[in-house]
Amino acid sequence: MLMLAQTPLEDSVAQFAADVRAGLEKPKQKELPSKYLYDAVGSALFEVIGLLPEYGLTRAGSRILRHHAEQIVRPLRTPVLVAELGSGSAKNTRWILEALGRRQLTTYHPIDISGAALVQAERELDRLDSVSIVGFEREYLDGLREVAARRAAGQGLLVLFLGGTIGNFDRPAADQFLRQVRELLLPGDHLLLSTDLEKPEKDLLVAYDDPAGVTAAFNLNLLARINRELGADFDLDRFEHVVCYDRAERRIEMHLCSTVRQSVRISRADLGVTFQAGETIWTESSHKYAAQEIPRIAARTGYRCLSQWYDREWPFAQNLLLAE
Ligand code: AVI
Repeated sequence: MLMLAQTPLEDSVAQFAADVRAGLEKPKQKELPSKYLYDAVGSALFEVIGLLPEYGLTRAGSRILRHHAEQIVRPLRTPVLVAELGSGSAKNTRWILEALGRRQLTTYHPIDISGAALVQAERELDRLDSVSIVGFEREYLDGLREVAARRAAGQGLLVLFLGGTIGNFDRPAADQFLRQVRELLLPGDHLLLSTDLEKPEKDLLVAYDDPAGVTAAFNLNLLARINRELGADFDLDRFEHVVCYDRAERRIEMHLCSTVRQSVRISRADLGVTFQAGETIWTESSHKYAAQEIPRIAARTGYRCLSQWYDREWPFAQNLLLAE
């Protein structure tokens, strides 16, 4: 059964408006937080991105979980509670929950800011008899705090942060986030962390700018969402999806480029913005890692990296970290 703990709608609209205002008022590079890419439309488009031949990340993560779920759950103590940060539709989580379900009845807490994604997660997992689902429509850390408060004495916690989403944080912010997660864990808990690994630039460019234009639609939907929810008048025909790879930072960047000089009004953010022709809004970074750096990141953020599993087709790693 899916129980949803929700954030009041007005709070999230006010926060969205405040974040849009802060990002578009930046004096140099305009920015929008990538978490807002995932409304119902964005989440659906992201599901399609996962099917694109050019974007191997989702399938790589899935292959590793499918082949190694038993090994991954072996070191976990039972009973264990499972929380997933940014569950999305939870397609890949099935393998872990099935492996755990062979040992125990499992409570699974998907945490996602998209209520639609939580409903989909429940649909995806509804035939797993040994799993009960209690979802939280929350930001990652708020949701995890709630899960931590509900755990029973002696119950272990496995936190899943799958799909390479850690790459969407800047590197210092990723360290800080891992430390914040660690603060909500007890020694002996585990974090299963997915990381997309470095690969040739040409493969990354086409993965994030696919010929069918799905990623472009995913990116542009952010402006459509601002129109829908904040009463803005962005003309989507006057913006273009643009990607670039920053070699020094080892990240793919997605931008929305204004093709002309134009002004946009965002009424619920009480904001007017002018764009020069060629000016961009930076909407997402996707950092790529070297497999060897994960144990070092783990050590400096309060964990020990117990094991890593790699995919052969698409460089990608699932990393099992122990909270120390
Ligand atoms: C969710 N995240 C790991 C994806 C990525 O690859 O960084 C988001 C994405 N953006 C464009 N395509 C996929």
